[in-house]
Amino acid sequence: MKDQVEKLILEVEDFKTTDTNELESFRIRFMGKKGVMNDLFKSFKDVPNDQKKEFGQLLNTLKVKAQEKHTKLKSELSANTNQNTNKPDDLTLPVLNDQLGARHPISLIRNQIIDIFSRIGYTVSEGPEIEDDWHNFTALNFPEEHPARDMQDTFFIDEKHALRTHTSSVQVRVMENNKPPIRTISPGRVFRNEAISARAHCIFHQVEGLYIDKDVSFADLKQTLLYFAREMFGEKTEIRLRPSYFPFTEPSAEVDVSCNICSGKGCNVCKHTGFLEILGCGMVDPNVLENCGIDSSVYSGFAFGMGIERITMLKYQINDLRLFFENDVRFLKQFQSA
Ligand code: 2U9
Repeated sequence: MKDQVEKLILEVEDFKTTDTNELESFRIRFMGKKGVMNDLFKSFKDVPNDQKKEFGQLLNTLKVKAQEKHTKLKSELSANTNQNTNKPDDLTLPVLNDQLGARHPISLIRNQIIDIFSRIGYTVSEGPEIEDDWHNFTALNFPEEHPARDMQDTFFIDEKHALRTHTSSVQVRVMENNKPPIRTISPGRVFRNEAISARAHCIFHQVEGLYIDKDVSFADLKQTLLYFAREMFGEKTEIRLRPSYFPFTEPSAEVDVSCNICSGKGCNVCKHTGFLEILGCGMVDPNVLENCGIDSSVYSGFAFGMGIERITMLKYQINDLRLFFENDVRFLKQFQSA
């Protein structure tokens, strides 16, 4: 066995190469998990006791020599390679773009919504995600005992602060700080204390819109939303308004668009109604205008709100809200260059 190790030491000392594959084979043979060194260390227990010391020293010599040889040849090889490629990069080569990322579908649709409204004069407003009671509820005409103010619906931080449950709070701030005419949308994350499922999540994204001026009417609201629906879902899209109730608007309505899958004929997506609900809207309640320092005898306005997840699901036929939050690359990469 001693002879075998001595032969291996000679083999290591004589080894030369200028080829990276050969060097790799050398590394595997002498230093790899299944290489000769491991076999020899395993057979150490069979060596008679009086030869153990000498055998051990030989083994060590073999190990050190193999490592040194490998390090030396590796650095020689890499120096050679660098010499060969030590030319400036060719800046005229086309870019390899196979590693391109993709925008998140929520960002794609948010940007599209911003674009649609900015074409008719809306600015974008942003505000804090942690809101006080005034901006999130009281200014918006929520009664003291409204269920949205409950711990079960809202994430409270302390008695007076909560994670905003809608971006209407941003628009309250805009009204407090600006004189009409006001024409703005507020996209952003909102938070509601809901169990997570395919149809609900405790975090989602909204875009809310607000238009305040003299003589703003419900007809203006309807035409603005028809414009939006046709830009978003196609020029043949029709809208339908159903009466509804929100504390901050009066009158209020929910808005459906004709189903973009079956063009209103009826299918599984629209549950054979021909229509899909996309947003809520209404004329801003005069109490809200007054709360924000705007004279409701001079000015009127409309507002609307939509969930970006809902619009995105309809546009891309996505049937589970949780996909937006998991960031699974197999899902995300489908939106490359979308
Ligand atoms: C101010 C006054 C009024 C915004 C509005 C809705 C109707 C609405 C929902 C759609 C789906 C929220 O994401 S959702 O759950 N929103 O139905 N939002 S009117 O009204 C405002 C906003 C700001 C100062």
